[in-house]
Amino acid sequence: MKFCREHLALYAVTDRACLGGRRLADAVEAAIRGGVTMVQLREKRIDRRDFLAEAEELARICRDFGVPFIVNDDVEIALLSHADGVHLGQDDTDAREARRILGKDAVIGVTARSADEAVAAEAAGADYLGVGAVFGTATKTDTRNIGVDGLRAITRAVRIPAVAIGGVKPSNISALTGSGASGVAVVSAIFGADDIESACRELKAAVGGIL
Ligand code: TZP
Ligand code: MG
Repeated sequence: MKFCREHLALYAVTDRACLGGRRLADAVEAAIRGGVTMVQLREKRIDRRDFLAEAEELARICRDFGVPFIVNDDVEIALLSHADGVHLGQDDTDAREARRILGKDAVIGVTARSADEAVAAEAAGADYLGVGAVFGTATKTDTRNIGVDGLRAITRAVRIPAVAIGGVKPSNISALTGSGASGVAVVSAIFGADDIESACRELKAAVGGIL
């Protein structure tokens, strides 16, 4: 799998807490059918054995559909599950170390909330940046809003592509016009939707208007 910026157009980030008892694998498959271009397994309240089992299952589904699959935080789980890569926060493993472990073809994403963090991540070999929270979000409480202006400052500071995250929904995607974002990363507007597939179609159409 060769990563390119088009993979960031509609990036689904999982949260089982949004699913209301539905199976994560079914939800991810519906999201891919709806047009998701990349998938991240992000589960904060799960033990490592379950995390690995989920990662292995989602890696299989994503491979079948030709969609890159990324594991949040945990480089070892990414390696064991044969994920395409890992997404790292500022407090997680350093991107250089992740690259050493996962190899040159791995997709490495890093969260950035400032131009300084973005420049450092690019220098460390990150392939893309996750930037946010851009809008208000209830999904992640230990973050702050950097707004569209913060996003624009970051995309201007680096050459690697950036995806906007945090409170993204169909009605606010047009506000990202001119921000330099290569796409949106979405949790609750996908996995909290009653009809995940059609929610993704709606998001994808909105993203098409800004790219
Ligand atoms: N990082 C910044 S905001 C966020 C993460 C993981 C959560 C985004 O969730 P939602 O439901 O799409 O607002
Ligand atoms: Mg993290």
